[in-house]
Amino acid sequence: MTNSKPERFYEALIIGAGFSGLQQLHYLRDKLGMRVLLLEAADGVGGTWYWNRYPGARCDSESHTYCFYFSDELLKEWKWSERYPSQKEIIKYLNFVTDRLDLRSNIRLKTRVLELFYSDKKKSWLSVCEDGDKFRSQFVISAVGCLSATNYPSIPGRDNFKGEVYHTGSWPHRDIYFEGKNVGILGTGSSGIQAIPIIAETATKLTVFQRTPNYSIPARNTALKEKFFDEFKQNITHFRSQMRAARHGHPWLAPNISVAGTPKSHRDNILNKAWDAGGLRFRESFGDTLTNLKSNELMANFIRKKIRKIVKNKETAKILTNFDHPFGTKRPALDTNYYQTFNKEHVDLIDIRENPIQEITPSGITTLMQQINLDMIIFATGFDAITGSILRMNICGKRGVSLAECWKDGPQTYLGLQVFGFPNLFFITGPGSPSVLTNMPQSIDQNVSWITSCLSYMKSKKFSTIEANKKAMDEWMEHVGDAAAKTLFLKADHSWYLGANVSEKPKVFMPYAGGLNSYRKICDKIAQNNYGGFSFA
Ligand code: N01
Repeated sequence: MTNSKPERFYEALIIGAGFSGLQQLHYLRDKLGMRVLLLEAADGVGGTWYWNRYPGARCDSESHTYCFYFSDELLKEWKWSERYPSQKEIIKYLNFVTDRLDLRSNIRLKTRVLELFYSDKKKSWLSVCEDGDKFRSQFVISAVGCLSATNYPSIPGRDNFKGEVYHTGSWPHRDIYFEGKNVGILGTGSSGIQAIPIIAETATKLTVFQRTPNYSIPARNTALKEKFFDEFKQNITHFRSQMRAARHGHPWLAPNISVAGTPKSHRDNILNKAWDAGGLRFRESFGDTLTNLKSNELMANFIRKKIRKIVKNKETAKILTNFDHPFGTKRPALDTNYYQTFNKEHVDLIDIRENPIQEITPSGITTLMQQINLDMIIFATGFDAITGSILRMNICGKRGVSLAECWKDGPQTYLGLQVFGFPNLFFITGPGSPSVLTNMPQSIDQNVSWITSCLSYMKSKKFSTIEANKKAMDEWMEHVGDAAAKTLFLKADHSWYLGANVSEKPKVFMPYAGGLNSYRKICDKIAQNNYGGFSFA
């Protein structure tokens, strides 16, 4: 705040131009007629998809569900080309929506917010940007997403490597070639699992450094046919209501049958069919996968057998199936030829639990047992998820109290939407909301709609501030903890859902595991009850 640039004034400032920021901008400007500006650090719209453009980057929600459902017109005008949308197609889609809704004039690109201060006196927020520009607004809506702040492991010598270094979460906006190169990749989460088969197509040698094996289900991606669109257009209402009814925001419900309670032959039949169909729906083949450990083990064993059938080398198959957490308790991946890739002569798998990385040297990676010479290292090591991108904005609320200080033992929110001591600041898909456990555009739609109705209510009542009450926030966080405890999620004690992948982060299960459908009902009830748990002034 050292420069003397003048402040510019808006009723609401939105930070982030991904799905959430774009929908929120449309709603506040076009439904409520607010004077609103959206700030985005990148030089294009897309949010996490702007940065996550690594080879093979693709969403694993199905295309026709990974989009905005607030407008039938938009749904009918856009035609997805494949079952799952590629990163490129998602960017095209978000640009299409931005133009179609004429949002660009309210978006300022290449503008990173570095600091946010609440003024008790002015009852408004000051956003200070990297270029020194300052914006004052009554409301700030954080639409920074859950998976934007990249996480690099602190391996000794990381900066000494002389070759190329990339992170899947901030992949360069130019072509990267693997031909003629020895490539090493660290990380076998969704990003690594998608990137590995593509990199292996052209790299001279690919070495995969795996710490924890992840469960992956075949995606069975395919081109969509004209017939699909014709049927889709007839069934938009049906899809919308199915997604609203589901706890995960996908258009299907898990049948109320137990894995363990189903005879083996019938169970195998159901699972084989789901495996052949591919996709996240596999997890929903039964109703108790995430709540009954015995059922979960049977699912895990089924997957183990499938992997052993695909992977020819027994030792490699063993490393890939040595799971240490129940299926689905870390985000399961979808893949295209992931396990098959390990049958290629030039692809090596190193179990870095058995053979830990000692250091990164100028010419490669040294493990306990060997030195691997590399031309390129790719970190597919994930994110400082859910809270990382929020806290990087250095937010200070009432009386100058910092959000980082308030969240030092883990994030605290009311409904994931607001924090006590931080009036007029909202989070879309914040910690304590279902967010990453769901089909994201559905969670975003719920949060954006709720915030918009809330601001409309405030306008009608002539309120100028809203703030979550401490008691309501504490009770909500207790409920978030209870909801997680009813599931098997906490058995994966090193997952990013718990923040366990970032060393200095408190270990707290961050998303709300009670289901998006239940969450929506709770939020609606609170709104109908004159926004109980919030104070207005
Ligand atoms: O990140 P991750 P991601 N040394 O955190 C390993 C979404 N997404 O970018 O499991 C060695 O899942 C780490 O090992 P471990 C999706 O929600 C969606 O892949 O911690 N390895 C793990 O293997 C997803 O869940 C899509 O032991 C280290 C990997 O790096 C989320 O983004 C596509 C390490 C990180 O996996 C994140 O996925 C892509 C270290 N020091 C992403 N530190 C789709 O929709 C970490 N690792 C398809």
